[in-house]
Amino acid sequence: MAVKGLGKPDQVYDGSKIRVGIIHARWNRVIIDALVKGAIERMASLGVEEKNIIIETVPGSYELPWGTKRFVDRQAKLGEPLDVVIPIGVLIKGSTMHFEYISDSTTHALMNLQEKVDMPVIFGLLTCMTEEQALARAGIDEAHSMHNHGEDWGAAAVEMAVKFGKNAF
Ligand code: INI
Repeated sequence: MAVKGLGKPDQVYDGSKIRVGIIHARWNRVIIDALVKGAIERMASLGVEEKNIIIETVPGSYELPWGTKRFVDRQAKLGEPLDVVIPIGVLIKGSTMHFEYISDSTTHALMNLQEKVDMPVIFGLLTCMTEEQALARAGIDEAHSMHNHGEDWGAAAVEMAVKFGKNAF
């Protein structure tokens, strides 16, 4: 019996009134695209309107924290504020310490960002030891396919915005 993964939510959250930002890195693009697609499809199934999903990109995962902060600021300034943001990146270990430094610093920066932007920041960063692990977690490795983690991030975004977002209570 599989015990890992996002369990059933305590209720179905209605995403029809929220605006979501997705900001993704462009490294490892095939995997990124599958994750983004998974997040969008899950949010659509929970009622989030296509016009309320705003997509932005940055070069690599290391750019995600600052890019996310400015993305949130820009949307507020445009009068189209976000209720939740999903930064998405895929880090795959190479032969140096590069992976460890980017994984660690980006994770901490994204966690701390929530306080600064006062909004849920979903953790859409895959930190994988191999390309196969990343493909499996995006649901595109036929041999070892797992479910697409982007779907979990979409579900988490809707739940966090509806339950705890600025307009929730
Ligand atoms: N960025 C990623 O998003 N994934 C990677 O796997 C990766 N690797 O392997 O180096 C990566 N590096 C680029 C980095 O995020 C920055 O864009 C770059 O250092 C410029 O600041």
